[in-house]
Amino acid sequence: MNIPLEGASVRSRKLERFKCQAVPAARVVPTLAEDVLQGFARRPRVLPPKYFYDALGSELFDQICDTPEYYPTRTEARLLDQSAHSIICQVKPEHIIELGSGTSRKTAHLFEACEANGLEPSYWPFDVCEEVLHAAAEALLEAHPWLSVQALIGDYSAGLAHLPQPAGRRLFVFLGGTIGNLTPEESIAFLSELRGLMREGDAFLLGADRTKAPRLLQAAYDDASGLTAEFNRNVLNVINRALRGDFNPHAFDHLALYNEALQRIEMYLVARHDQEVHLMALERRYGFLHGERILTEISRKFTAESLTAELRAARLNPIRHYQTEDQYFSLVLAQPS
Ligand code: AVJ
Repeated sequence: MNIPLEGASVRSRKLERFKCQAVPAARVVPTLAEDVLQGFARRPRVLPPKYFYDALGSELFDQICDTPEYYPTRTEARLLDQSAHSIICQVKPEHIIELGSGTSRKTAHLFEACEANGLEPSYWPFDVCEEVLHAAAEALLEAHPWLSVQALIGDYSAGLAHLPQPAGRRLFVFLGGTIGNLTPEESIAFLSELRGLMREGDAFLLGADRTKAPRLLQAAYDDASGLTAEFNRNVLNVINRALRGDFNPHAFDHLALYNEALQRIEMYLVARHDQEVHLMALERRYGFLHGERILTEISRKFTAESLTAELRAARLNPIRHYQTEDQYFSLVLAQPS
C-alpha cells in the first residue's frame, strides 16, 4: 500500500485551525484531600466519581465501553448518528460547544451532518486533559478541512462563568449520560448555570440513560470480564498516590446495585474484612469494618418524563426527544425558555 506522507503545508494548515486556551475555575473547587476528608466523615463513606479518571482509569473506561454489557456508549453513538441531521438542521449552529468532550468520538456524527448541510461551525471541546483534546482535534481536523477547533482546557464542574462567549448561534452538548453522576439538586444547578449562558437561538443537546430492567442495569455496571470492578478499585490507587495511602484495592469487592426508589445505579467498594488504612498526607487512619461500603458513584437513570422535568426545572424547554426503539437511551434537544 502507498501511504502518502503528510506535507509540511498540510500540517501547518491543520495547526492554524487549532487553538487552545485555559478556562479558569469560576468557584473554589475542593482538593482531592478535602474531598476525602469530607467524604470519609459521612456514612456511608463517599468518594466523588471524577477521581476514577487517571490514565489507567480512562483506559479502563474505554474498555468498559466495548463490553457487551455496557450498552450506553454504543447506543448513544447510534442514536446520534441517526439524529445528527435533524439536530443540525434545526439548530444551524455556528459554534458547537461540548462539555466533557473526551475523545469527541460520538460528536464526529454532528460534524458529518454539518458538512452534508453546508454548515461550517467551529468546535469548542471542553475537557480537563490537554493531551486528550489534542488527540481528538487531530482526527477531526484531518477529517474536515473546513473545521476550526478552539480547545478549552478546564473543569466544567468548576463553573461555566469563564467560558468564552463567541457571537452566533451555539449548540451546547453534554453527552454520555454523565448528567447521571449528579444528584437531582446538583444537576438542576448545573443545567441552570448553563441555561444562564444561553441566548435566544442557542440550543442544548443532552444525552441521558434511561430506566430499564434492573438486571440489565446491574450487568452494565458489573461486566463479566471484571473491567468495571477494576475501574472501581482503581480509585483507591489514585488516592494512594495523591495522599500517600496504603489502601489495598484487593481488600475491597466491587458492588453495583440498582436503587429502584432513587432510579440510580450505586457503585460501592465493600471491605472484604476489618482493616485500617493510613493516609499519610492527611495524617489520618481510617478503620473499615468487614462489609462496610464506600459509595464511589451514582449513575441516575431517567424516564422520558423525569428527564423533561429536570430540564424544565432549569428553564430549558425540550423541543425534540430522540430515543432508540428499545428506549435504552435518550438525546434531548432543548432551548432556553
Ligand atoms: C461516564 C459517568 C457516563 O455512569 O455510566 C461506567 C461511568 N461507571 N461504568 C456511567 C461508569 C461505571 C459512566 N459515565
